[in-house]
Amino acid sequence: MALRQAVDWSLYVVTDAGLSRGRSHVAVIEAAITGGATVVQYREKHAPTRQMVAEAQVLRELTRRTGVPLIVNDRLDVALAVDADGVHLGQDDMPAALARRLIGPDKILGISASTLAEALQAVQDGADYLGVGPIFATPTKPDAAPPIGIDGLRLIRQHVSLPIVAIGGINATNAAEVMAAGPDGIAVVSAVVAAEDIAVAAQELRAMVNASRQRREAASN
Ligand code: TZP
Ligand code: MG
Repeated sequence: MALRQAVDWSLYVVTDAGLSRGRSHVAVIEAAITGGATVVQYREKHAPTRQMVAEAQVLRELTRRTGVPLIVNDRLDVALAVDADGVHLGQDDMPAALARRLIGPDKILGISASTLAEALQAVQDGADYLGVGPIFATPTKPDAAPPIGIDGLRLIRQHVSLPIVAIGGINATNAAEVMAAGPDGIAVVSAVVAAEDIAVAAQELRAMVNASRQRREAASN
């Protein structure tokens, strides 16, 4: 489907209710899009399914209106129920190959990978993009795999041509260094959703990613 090929992965913003300073997922995503988020992920670990569907429906309307792809974390059923653009799954979630069968060929399938073996398996299983990390240690996901560093990211980049978003501990102080390892974009939680001014935080990161991509293009010409 056209959307799967056309996604701009530059700045992928992921929600976290506990880090949002009391702001709703919808308010957070709206401000992030205003600031330049190019993809958004609805990530909700604790809410009842009924509440998740209701929130995701509002996010679906907002993201349709603004033309930003909506990905749902973990929950294939919620993604399908609201006709989200895709679903993002970790290594302990629904296996990628099964998920692909369930969501069909047109929805975006994102898979988390922290090793080259996981990345290559995800490619084989039908992933459309990879979330690679955690790059740095992060309190946002206490059960995350050990940090893989910039070198771990570079290794996976060298072997995988699918879109890659780097995730884990990324913020304005290290975004340029991360982008230099070659991902298509960065995925962030706290650097945007916990910011006092979400739109400004997103804008700053987006500008850094744009600058890195421009440097890369200039270097390859
Ligand atoms: N997956 C790997 S690290 C991580 C996820 C969801 C959390 C990233 O959060 P932050 O706040 O951007 O470090
Ligand atoms: Mg998961």
